[in-house]
Amino acid sequence: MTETIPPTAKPSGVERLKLASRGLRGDLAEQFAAGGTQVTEDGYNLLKFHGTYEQHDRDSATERKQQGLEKAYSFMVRVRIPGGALTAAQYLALDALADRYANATLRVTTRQAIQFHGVLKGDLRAHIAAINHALLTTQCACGDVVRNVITSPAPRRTPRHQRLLADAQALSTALLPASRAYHELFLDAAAQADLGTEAEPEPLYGPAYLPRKFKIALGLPEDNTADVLANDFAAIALYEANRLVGYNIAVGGGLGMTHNKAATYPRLASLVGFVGPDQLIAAAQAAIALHRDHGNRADRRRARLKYVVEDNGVEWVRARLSEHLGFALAPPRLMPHLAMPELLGWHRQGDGLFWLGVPLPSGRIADTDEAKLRTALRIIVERFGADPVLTPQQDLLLSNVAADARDDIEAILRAHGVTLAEQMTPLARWALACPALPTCGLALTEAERVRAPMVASIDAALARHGLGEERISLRITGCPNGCARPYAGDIGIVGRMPGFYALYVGGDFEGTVLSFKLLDKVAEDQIAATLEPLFAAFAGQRLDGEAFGPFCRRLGAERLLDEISAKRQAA
Ligand code: SRM
Ligand code: SF4
Repeated sequence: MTETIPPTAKPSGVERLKLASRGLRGDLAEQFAAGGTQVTEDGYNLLKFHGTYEQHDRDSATERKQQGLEKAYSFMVRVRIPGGALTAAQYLALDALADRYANATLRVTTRQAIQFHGVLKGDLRAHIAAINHALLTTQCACGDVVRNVITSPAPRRTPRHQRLLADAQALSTALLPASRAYHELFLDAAAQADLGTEAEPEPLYGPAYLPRKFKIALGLPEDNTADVLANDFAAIALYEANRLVGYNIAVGGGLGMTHNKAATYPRLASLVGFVGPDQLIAAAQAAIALHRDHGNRADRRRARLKYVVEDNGVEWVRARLSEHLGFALAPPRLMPHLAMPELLGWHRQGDGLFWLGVPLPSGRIADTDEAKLRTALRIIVERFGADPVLTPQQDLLLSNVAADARDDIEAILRAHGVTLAEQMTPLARWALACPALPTCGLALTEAERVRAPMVASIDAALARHGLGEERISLRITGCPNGCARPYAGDIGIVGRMPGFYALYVGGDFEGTVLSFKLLDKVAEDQIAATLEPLFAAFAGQRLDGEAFGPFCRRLGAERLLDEISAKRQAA
C-alpha cells in the first residue's frame, strides 16, 4: 500500500482524527457514559462511521435561543440495506422502532436505506442495538468508507435481477472495515468500557480509512434505477443470451458541489473497463485503493474520487486499476443506452407472485392528516407478509404478493388515503426531494416540505401545454450537495439561499447526461412560471420522440433564456 496521506499536503483535521481514533473508537464510549444531549465535534465525526449524525431541529432554534434554551438536539440514524431488500419482519421491526425511539416516521433514502430522525442521545445505543436485533445494521451507512451498495430494486425473479441483488449484498459485506469498534460500542456491553482496545489492521482501507465517502451502484443497461453514473464506482452487468458475461465498470461519479466554487462540480462516472463475472469485488477494491492512495486528504471539498479521475484522466485511472488488479483492464464493451423502467403499480415477479410499487412522498413513511401511509403499510406487511424493497427513487415495492391479495391491498391503501401511482401524474411519480429543513444542518432552503406545492404548480404549467403525461424527472434539494441527484435528471431545483433556488435543465431521464445551470436565483414562487416558456417551446419545437431534458440540451442555455425573456416581455 502506498502512503495514505500524501507527504506534501497537511492532512485535514478529520484525517488526524481518524488516524488517532483506534479504529473509529475515539472516546465515544466515554461520551455515551457522560450523558447529556450532544457529542463533541470529534464524536460527531466518528459517529458518522457508525451510521448516525447529530442534528438539531432548525425550526425551533431561534426561538429556543431567545428563551435561553439549548438547541433541540437529536440524531439521524441510517440503516444500511444493500439493494433496499427487507423482509416483512425486518420492516415491522423498523416500523416499531420509529415509535419507540424516533419521530414516528421512517424515511426511504435515495440510496435504498431507511433513516430515522429525532433519536435522543440517551436512546442511541439501544436504538442501534435494536436495529441489529432485526438483523440489520447502521455500520458504515455514513462516513469515509463504502456506503450502502445500491442496485435495481425490481423484485423480478430472473437470474439477472437475482444476481444484481446477490452482487450488491456480497460487495456490501466484502467491503466493510475490519474494525470491531461498532460492535463494541453498540452491541457488546462488556467491551464498552474497554478504552484500551487497539485498532485492528485495515487491509483494504488503511488506518485513516478513505479520504471521503465512497458509493457503489449496480445496474443493467435496461435498468438504471440506481442512477449508477452518479457513483464513485458503477458496474453495469452485461448479458449474452441470458449468460452474465461480465460488467462494464465506470468510476468517478459524484454530484456534490459548493455554489460559486468552480473547483467543485458534479461529475458522472467515466466508463473505464470491463471485468469478468468473478472480478467484480476485485475491481471495486482496486477503485477503493485508488481513492485511498490518491484522494485529496487535505481538502475535504475536493476529496472525492471524481476529482482524482478528472485531474488525472481515464487512461491514468485505467493504468492504476490494472496495477491493483494485476492484469490489464479490458476496455469497456459496447452496450445499449441506459434505460429507466417503471416500477410503480402492479407487476408480475415471474414466479406467480406480484409486486406493488407504492409511491412515497419524498420517501417519508408517516401518518399525516391527509393519509395514514405508515399504518397502511404496516397492516399490509403484517397481514400479507409482503417483503418491502426500497428504491433509489424513494419509493417502496411490496413484493411477494399472491394474486388474490391484490384487491385487498389496494383497498387498504385507499381506505387510508394513500395516493396510488395510477392517480399521479408522471411528474409527481418521478419527483425526488431531499429532507433539507428542519433536520439537515446543511440546508439553505426547503426541499421535502415544498415538494408537493412545487410539483403541483409545475404540473399545472405542463398541463397548459398538453404535456401532463410527459415523463419528466424533477429533483429538488435544499443545497448544492445533490442528495436527490438534481444534476442527473431533466429538471434540478437546487437550494441557493432562503426562498431562492438555482434552476438546472438539460440532463436526461435515464441519468446519462448532467444538467446545466440555467438560472442562479429563482424565487420559490416563480419556478413554475420560469419553466413554463420552456414547456411551451418544447411542445412547439421538439423533435420526434425528443424528451424534455435532451430538448433543453439541444437548444442550449442562450436560446432557453431567450424563450424565458420573450415570455416576460409579452406579459
Ligand atoms: Fe446526502 C450530506 C441526506 C444521498 C451527496 N446527505 C448529507 C447529510 C448527511 C447532511 C450532513 O452532512 O449533515 C444529509 C442528512 C439530511 C437529513 O436530515 O436526513 C444527507 N443524502 C441524504 C439522503 C437521506 C437524501 C434523500 O433524500 O434520501 C440520502 C441518503 C443516502 C443513503 O441512504 O446513504 C443522500 N447524498 C446523497 C446523494 C445521492 C446518491 O448517493 O445517489 C448524493 C449525491 C451523490 C454524491 O455522493 O456525490 C449526496 N450528501 C451529499 C453530500 C455531498 C458530497 C460531496 O461529495 O460533496 C453531502 C455533504 C457532505 O458529505 O459533506 C451530503
Ligand atoms: Fe441536506 Fe443539501 Fe443533502 Fe438536501 S441536498 S439533504 S439540504 S445536504
